[in-house]
Amino acid sequence: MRGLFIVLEGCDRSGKSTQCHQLVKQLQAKGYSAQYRNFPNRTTQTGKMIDSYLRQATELDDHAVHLLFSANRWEAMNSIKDTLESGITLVVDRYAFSGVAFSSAKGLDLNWCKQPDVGLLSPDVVVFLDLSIDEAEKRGGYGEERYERRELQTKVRNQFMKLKDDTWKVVNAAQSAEQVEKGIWSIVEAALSTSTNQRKSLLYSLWK
Ligand code: 2DT
Ligand code: MG
Repeated sequence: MRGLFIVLEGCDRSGKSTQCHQLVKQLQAKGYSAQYRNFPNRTTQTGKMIDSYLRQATELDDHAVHLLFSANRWEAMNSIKDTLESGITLVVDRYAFSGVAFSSAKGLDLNWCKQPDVGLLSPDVVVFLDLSIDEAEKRGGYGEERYERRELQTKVRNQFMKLKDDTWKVVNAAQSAEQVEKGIWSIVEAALSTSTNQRKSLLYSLWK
């Protein structure tokens, strides 16, 4: 049986990366093969351009960098598909939802932003770690990267809310790390069990 394609989304400081790693550990402890992936993947050619842009070492047009983020996902699709088909569950830190939320928060048209990612592999589960901007700031200042500013983060959060549909599962990220972990696990456990017999085939159907 193929692995599950799980995506964690949320604003900066919502605990996504920590929770992704915890979830991989927990899946492995329960006997599932699981791996962590993240977007942007800064190690590829497109990823290096994105990394330089995020570190504010280079400037790029907003549209151009949006397309690079999308290309950074497209170039990973064969590997993601093969990994899932080999039975490994993937826990993915950010996906196309971050792509649209950030670029549209900068002022690009939301519908335009969705187009380059139309037809990516659809995740089985999207967990949104929900944290207010005030709570995010209480966790210590943002870092030095391009988007790590309160004003933009507030807009990003509003854009995420526009993308949220009934397939998203929202977890209150203001809880303790252990409580968040439990919340995520109950969602993933349900996805793992209901799909044992009838896990639908992987579809390149995002936003179609
Ligand atoms: P990390 O802090 O998680 O490395 O993200 N971003 C991310 C976009 O603007 N578009 C995208 O498609 C993706 C995946 C979010 C680095 C920053 O890049 C933003 C924060
Ligand atoms: Mg960051």
